[in-house]
Amino acid sequence: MIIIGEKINGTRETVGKAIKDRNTEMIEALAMAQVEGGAEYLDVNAGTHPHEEPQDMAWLVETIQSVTKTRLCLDSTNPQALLKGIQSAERLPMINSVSGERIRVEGVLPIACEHGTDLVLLALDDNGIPETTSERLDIVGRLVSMAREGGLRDDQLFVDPLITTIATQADSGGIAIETIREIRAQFPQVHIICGLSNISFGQPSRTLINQAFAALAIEAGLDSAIMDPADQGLRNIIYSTELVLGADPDCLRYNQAHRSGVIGAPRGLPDADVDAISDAFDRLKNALSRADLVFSPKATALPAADPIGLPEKKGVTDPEANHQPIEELVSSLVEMKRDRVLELTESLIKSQTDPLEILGASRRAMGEVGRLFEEEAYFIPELILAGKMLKDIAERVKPHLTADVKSEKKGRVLIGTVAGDIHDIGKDIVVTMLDVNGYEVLDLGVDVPVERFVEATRTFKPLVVGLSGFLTLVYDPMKETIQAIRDENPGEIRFMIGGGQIDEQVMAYTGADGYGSDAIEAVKLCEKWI
Ligand code: B12
Repeated sequence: MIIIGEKINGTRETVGKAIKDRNTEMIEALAMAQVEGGAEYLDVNAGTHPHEEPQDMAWLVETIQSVTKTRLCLDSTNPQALLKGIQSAERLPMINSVSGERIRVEGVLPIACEHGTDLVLLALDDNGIPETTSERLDIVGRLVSMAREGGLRDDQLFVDPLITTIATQADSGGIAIETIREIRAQFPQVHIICGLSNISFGQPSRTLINQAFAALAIEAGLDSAIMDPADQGLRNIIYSTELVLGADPDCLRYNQAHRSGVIGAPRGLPDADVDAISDAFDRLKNALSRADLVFSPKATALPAADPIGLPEKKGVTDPEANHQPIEELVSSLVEMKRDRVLELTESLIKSQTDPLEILGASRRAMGEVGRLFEEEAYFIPELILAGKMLKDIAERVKPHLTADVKSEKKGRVLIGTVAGDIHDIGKDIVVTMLDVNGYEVLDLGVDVPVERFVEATRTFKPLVVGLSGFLTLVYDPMKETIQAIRDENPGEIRFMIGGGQIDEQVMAYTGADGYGSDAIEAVKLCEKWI
């Protein structure tokens, strides 16, 4: 969901006054608070005084840009103000908005097309906001065609179906949802945007209505919203709805938002009118600044969040050494940057880095991922993603693991992760290392019941059985597996175990002949026994 912060709006009394007084600090504070609440664009509305608007717009753009590089959304119907805003902006802004009204089509659309800006399209025309979905879609269709003719791509268009309030028209919600669904079906590439809180205007407990509407609208296809990014209840709903709908791969956005406090238990009074409170706060800040009681935006702004909101790392990555690709591999893995992990792995392989060093670094990173999981900073999706990344790495490294591979296989090793445990990354590395070192390996996979091990031993006739297990809970199945195979093959087969916390004590408990804390040790044990 693309969040466009709505707060810098000159039609709000306090903001209008701040613009008039050139109150830089207040505008900066409003900008920063919204950026820290997750806004990807900041809406900039300089008010409705036609003569001052162009200068006010330029001043607002420059003031905001002095504290943030977040993209801007110039909210005006005044072509002069839009041109001034575009000239002052360091990054190409979005224009909010053009409607089907002739004056807007002639005045605003050419500016957007000429500069190639993203553009909000409103589903209204000279006859006002249509009551029905089909009439709104007619207008949207015409506007999209004109924008395309002007050279804009569909993904630059933000279509606003226009939300009216339930207080005056009971079926406003239904019409809005239906319109969103239809727009999504007819124009799959456009963004769909709306002012979320319009739906509840004039009602008590507005946040409840806004949240219910947001969830339904997102399901129907809404993917951007002009809203107050500080509204935590709404943020909660947006992130969790996207998660439920499967639009948040690996749950990364949701979990990151949780870690950095962007979402969580709603704070404040449930029935409080968020706008009234924030306006009152703005008035207070204004009064303080008028009274020369300096108001420092930097002091009140939240501290800049770690991009993924992780707690302090414990020595696994060395920030000083982070420029070294191998260290960057560790930190990228810990920070769940899958694409970067792949790039780094490939470039490390290209630069002839020892594959075992790459695996060692990955292992260090996995240790940190495990620690973060224990601390409840990471959850199951991060564990799964870390597992996928490690598999990616292992796959790429495998062909480069050199060893004295003889054509004749050295001996048979049966391996598997024991019953109750599905961890296979470590086991797979062991399999790879045994394989490249000349052993004939049969891998039974994960969660392997005792009987399957026994059965495979009968047919495959291994000299060594390797059991992997990462959960302390599976030491008993490990013990039972060894006992069952030994009962049928007394003294013929050697048993090695490994994975996670396995040590000498676990070895003694399970009755294994050896244990290995890494794949190299697994190979050494086989060399000793075969
Ligand atoms: C990735 C991961 C997962 C992934 C596994 C994906 C996969 N396909 O394997 C997923 C998300 C599925 C997962 C699930 C769970 N996990 Co998990 N997981 C991990 C994590 C982060 C990394 C494990 C790993 O792959 N490490 C990478 C390998 C390369 O590490 P390695 O140990 O160095 O591997 C070497 C050695 O072990 C050795 N080796 C391995 N096998 C063998 C065999 C032999 C014979 C020999 C000689 C050597 C050997 O050689 C390997 C290569 O050098 C660990 C945390 C950690 N720090 O280990 C938790 C961890 C193991 N998981 C844990 C838990 C609790 C779970 C869940 C129960 C979570 C839950 N609440 O559902 C489930 C369990 C599901 C189940 N029934 O098994 C706990 C276990 C705690 C405990 N003491 O029992 C850990 C320690 C996290 C934690 N700190 O709490 N997990």
